[in-house]
Amino acid sequence: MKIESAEVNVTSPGRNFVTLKLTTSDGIVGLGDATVNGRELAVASYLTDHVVPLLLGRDASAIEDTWQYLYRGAYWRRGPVTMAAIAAVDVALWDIKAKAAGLPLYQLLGGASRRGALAYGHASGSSTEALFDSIRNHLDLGFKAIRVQTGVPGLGQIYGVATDQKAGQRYDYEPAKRNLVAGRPLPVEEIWDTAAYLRHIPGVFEAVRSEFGPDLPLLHDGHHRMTPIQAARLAKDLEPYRLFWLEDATPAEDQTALRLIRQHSTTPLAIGEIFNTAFDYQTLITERLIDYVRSAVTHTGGITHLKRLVEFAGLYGIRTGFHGPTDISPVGMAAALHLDLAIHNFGIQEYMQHSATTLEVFRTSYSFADGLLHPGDNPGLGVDLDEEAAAQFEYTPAYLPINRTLDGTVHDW
Ligand code: KDG
Ligand code: MG
Repeated sequence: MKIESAEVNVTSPGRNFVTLKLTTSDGIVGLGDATVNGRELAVASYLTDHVVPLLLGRDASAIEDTWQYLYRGAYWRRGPVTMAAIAAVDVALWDIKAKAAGLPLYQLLGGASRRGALAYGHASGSSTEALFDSIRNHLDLGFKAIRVQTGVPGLGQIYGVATDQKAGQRYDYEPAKRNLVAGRPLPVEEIWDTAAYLRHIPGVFEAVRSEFGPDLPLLHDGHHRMTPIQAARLAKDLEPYRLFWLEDATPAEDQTALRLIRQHSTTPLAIGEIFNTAFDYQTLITERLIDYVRSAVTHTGGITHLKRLVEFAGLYGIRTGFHGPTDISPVGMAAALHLDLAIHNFGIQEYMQHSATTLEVFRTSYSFADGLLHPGDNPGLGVDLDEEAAAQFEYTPAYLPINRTLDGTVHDW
């Protein structure tokens, strides 16, 4: 069975997605997600100009060989663009292999280790009352674990906090914003003040715990905004509220920063949504500086490489919490769910539901019930791309916001 055609699809049903579609000589179609938020066309070009010509005529069943060929063969290793492109090829080949076998992908990864993947949803509010409403909304939907983000007094709109929801409304938060300034797409700029944030957050968790009790797993995302000592302070201040995890406390590229947080606190730590290989975790895993790996199949070289990373983490008692925001397409989400179901050291899965428009273009078979996600039992990944529907949504540049401090300095996030 050979790869006969390879096409890159760019579509924007509410937000931008890049999808690789491989078709074999037997007519089997495999899909892979290659979406890198705000840099979509770079991956589309990497695939179209540099990868697709290499794929045609290759043995579609040789997944490991193709992974090594693309990773080692490029000379330039790692990086989000390269690794998302390799991931798309890898996932499409796994999709093909599972369809050829007539099995849902998780069966080829070792079979189910659990009934479903515990999911966490995002709740947020500009005030504590609005946050409570958002948490209640999520509990009504069946979520059994909740990420808590809030506005900070004195700051306006901040990253990760949605417009306040009314009861029963979908939690509609899209991290990447379409913002035209004199015809040019520019990132929105937001004001950020870490000191105000650090003063505010412990009180929010105290209020949430007293309203919702001690049992509800609560998560919080620091979006890389703290220095190591600030992060250590926050992790320590949040200890009484027993978080499931504190995510991205410090800028992710500095692995040793996590040592300082660890020295001061037992709050569990998660990091890695912007990592793209197992090598980015080497110090974090071997020194046991984290508790959860946050990588996504889409951004970490696909199932082949992420499985390797997960097994490495498992040797050190570290669990998974794969990245699952709206910029992971339904194809990437399905790939994560198959892995979640099969691996032993699963921890939790992030689940930010896609919009109805996105789900008209990507037809999925995964489901969410009673707090658990399941990839479904269709052969392969269980996702179809409706190319006619996709063609109606033209690529529109959209970017994550830029943070500036009160004096105008560009800030980490
Ligand atoms: O591309 C950026 C988003 O995926 C990211 O900011 C969302 O932090 C995020 C999360 O934890 O989902
Ligand atoms: Mg995050």
